[in-house]
Amino acid sequence: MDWNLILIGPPGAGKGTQAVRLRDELGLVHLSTGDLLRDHMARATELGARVKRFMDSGRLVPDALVTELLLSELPASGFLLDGFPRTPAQADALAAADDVTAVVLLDVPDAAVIDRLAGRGREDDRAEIVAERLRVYHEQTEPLVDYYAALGLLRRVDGSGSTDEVFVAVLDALGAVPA
Ligand code: B4P
Repeated sequence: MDWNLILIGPPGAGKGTQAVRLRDELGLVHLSTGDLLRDHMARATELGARVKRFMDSGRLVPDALVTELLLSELPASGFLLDGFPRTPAQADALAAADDVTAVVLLDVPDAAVIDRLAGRGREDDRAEIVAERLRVYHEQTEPLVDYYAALGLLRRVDGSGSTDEVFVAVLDALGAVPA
């Protein structure tokens, strides 16, 4: 089966961690908007500096900028999106561009996210920024859970176990048999 998958979940839910394993298991093109934006940030350009101001403060980068970045890289099929969409406007833009076969929600309580990110050490992982990222997630991204459930695409997975346990649960939720 040719999958067009989306991984959603709070910051630190393990989207990037699981995406790499799913990419290898299912042979998909993995696109992470977080990684694409960090690539821009690493360049000394005006756009990079603008992106950094949003990310370092825990806010989302504006929809138009992220959407253009993502859609310019999107293959016709066989993709795995990690960190996109993060708002209903981004989901609408994606729906206009391509079909999605399933959306996996990695469900992790806020307290577990705070513990995980405390150990990672990225600039946007400082406690006060993580609190802001969680607030933004609940306000702007969580509405996508109902959005995709209404389309019959949502697969909810408990993301609080070990990375191996979560990986098996994701494959199970997709009905994909491990290689
Ligand atoms: P992302 O790069 O997407 O970062 P994330 O949500 O923190 O990470 P993820 O869920 O992938 O966690 P990971 O596997 O790394 O976004 C960063 C920022 O970019 C956003 O705040 C926003 O500003 C901007 N952005 C990105 N996309 C955007 C969009 N579409 N629109 C607007 N702005 C956008 O795991 C985290 C840690 O947990 C790691 O240390 C990992 O080792 C650990 N871990 C993972 N799974 C674990 C498990 N099962 N058990 C224990 N630890 C685990």
